[in-house]
Amino acid sequence: MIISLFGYHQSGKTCLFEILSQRKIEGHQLTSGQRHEIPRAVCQVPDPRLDLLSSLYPERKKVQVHLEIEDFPGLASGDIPTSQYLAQLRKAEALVHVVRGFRDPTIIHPRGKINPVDDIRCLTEELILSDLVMVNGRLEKLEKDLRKIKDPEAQKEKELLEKLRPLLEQGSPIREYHLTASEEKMLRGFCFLSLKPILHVINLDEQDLASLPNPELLLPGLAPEIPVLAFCGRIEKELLELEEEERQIFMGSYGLSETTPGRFFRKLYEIMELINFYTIGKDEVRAWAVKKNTPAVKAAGEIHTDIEKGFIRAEVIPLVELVKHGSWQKAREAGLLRLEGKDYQVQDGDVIYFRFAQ
Ligand SMILES: Nc1nc2c(ncn2[C@@H]2O[C@H](COP(=O)(O)OP(=O)(O)OP(=O)(O)O)[C@@H](O)[C@H]2O)c(=O)[nH]1
Ligand SMILES: [Mg+2]
Repeated sequence: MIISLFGYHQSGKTCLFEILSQRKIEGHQLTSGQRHEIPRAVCQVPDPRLDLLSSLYPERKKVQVHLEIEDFPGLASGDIPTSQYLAQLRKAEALVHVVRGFRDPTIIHPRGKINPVDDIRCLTEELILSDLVMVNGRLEKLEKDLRKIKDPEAQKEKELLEKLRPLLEQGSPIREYHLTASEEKMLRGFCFLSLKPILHVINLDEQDLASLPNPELLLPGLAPEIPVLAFCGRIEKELLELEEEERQIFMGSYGLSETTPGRFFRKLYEIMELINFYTIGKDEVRAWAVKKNTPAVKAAGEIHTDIEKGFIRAEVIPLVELVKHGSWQKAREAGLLRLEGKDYQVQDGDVIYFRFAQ
């Protein structure tokens, strides 16, 4: 799963990238113009429940969910980004728009003023516009083809795109249109940007640190359903340099109870509608991320296609129940393991053992 960090020039994208990946980026890599490739890093998703489970099996390796993040170059102004930029952005599973909130007058904002709500509005419009361009192009082609030859599939696609077009023209993202499963499938190849989950992350000024838990107060006029999160890049970057003990003291002095990665990934899970399930293997205790409502057989496929193909049954217990009983064996003896079939919808926090035929 690839998550792309993008936004206007010098908003703090690389800073967030470093904080999430716990990796320092060398100075020369910071200059957008010189980059040929978009830097990518694997992030480990903090998971207190996995820590608990892992404490029952201290000799086994703990494996957190890994997500890949990409650090896009900054956008220079409100112009539509190049098609190459957009094509790369379309590969992402979710978008993270890093928004300038800090005021520092020595760092010039490409739009000339610090106005996070306006930045969110403008970039949202850009994404919608880029989808509209695609829809118009495709409709033109479909209309031409359908004049030559009747094709029921192409006709259906045309009808769906004709429903989406006015929505985009009014400035609404495709996300707001309730797509059926077959419609979603029909659109998959387009990788529409306004259909992707998007999180706006505001890089706050140190003076605004008190607004960290409720950034919406600093964003008057922003629709309440737009997901936002705040972080203070400058402080968090300093935290990266510290040892654990010093870090706790430093955080305490700013009244911070948690660093950004925990809050970021929780919010990202929410907007991407992800949940975690867990497995206890011979050598490792591991967390896996799947979309909500994933059937057990598909969750098995996340681990290995052989387990999906040979799926027999899933033995399931909520992680908290398992931890209460101390081990898988004891939970089994207490009759707490449920046997579930292929269609069982995996729940957040399930610990699962998949029985399968090889
Ligand atoms: N005052 C202040 N400066 C910050 C903060 N976060 C980042 N900066 C500075 O802003 C500049 C840009 O930060 P980056 O993280 O490189 O921003 P970016 O969005 O990756 O920039 P481009 O990739 O060039 O678009 C750097 O000089 C940072 O030191 C902050 O919270 N406060
Ligand atoms: Mg950068």
